[in-house]
Amino acid sequence: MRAKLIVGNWKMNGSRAANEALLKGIVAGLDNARAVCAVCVPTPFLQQCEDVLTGTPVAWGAQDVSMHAFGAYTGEVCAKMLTEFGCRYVIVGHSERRAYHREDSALVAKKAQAVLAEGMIPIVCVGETLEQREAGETAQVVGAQLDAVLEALDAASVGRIVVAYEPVWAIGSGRNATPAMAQEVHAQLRAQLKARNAEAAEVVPILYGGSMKPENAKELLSQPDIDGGLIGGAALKAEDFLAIIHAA
Ligand code: 3PY
Repeated sequence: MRAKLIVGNWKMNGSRAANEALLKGIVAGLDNARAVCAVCVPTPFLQQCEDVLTGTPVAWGAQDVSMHAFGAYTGEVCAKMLTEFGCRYVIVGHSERRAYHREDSALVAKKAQAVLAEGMIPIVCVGETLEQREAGETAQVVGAQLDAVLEALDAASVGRIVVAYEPVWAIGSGRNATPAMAQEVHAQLRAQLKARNAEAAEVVPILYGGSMKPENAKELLSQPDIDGGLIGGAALKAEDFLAIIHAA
């Protein structure tokens, strides 16, 4: 049985004062939550996460990383640096990076490798656009996105990743996939993982992302292959994030 994993993706939001209240609010409201939880925050706030969250059940991580180890890459942050702030997770291949920074699956695979090489867990995002869904290309698009990463990893490393299915048309739009739509894609992703490493496929969490909120979390999280959520807007309010954590 896989534990549920709920990860907040703060995107480019937050301030030192607001974060303090949010992080402390999350910790205070966890009670005996069964789900594992984490927040992925903008890089400048990683130190604050380490200060506030060390010793609590809430893990933290980054939203992106360089594929390079070190060097003349102005503006980039490498995986080794993230380990110095206690990061456990790093999101790679979020659709906003694929769209606004033209990141392709080959680059995403290199970033996942860089994260694993430093002992952290990449949260590998995959998802189709509305146009692709309407053209019946969902399976092929998300399949190719995941394959690019799986092919770059040795079989043992497959068990050390998290996958997040985030239909692009559901991100920040308030629309979300129905539980059945999401489950269909999650089952496909699980089968793909199985083909690479059957044992790993049983432990890799496959998260749903794209407007998961308190109102739809329970139903989505009750699907057999939905192991948690990558939460956007609802992760910015302790009350909403906690409601999702407690629904898991
Ligand atoms: C969203 O739900 O908006 C996300 O993009 C989560 O990563």
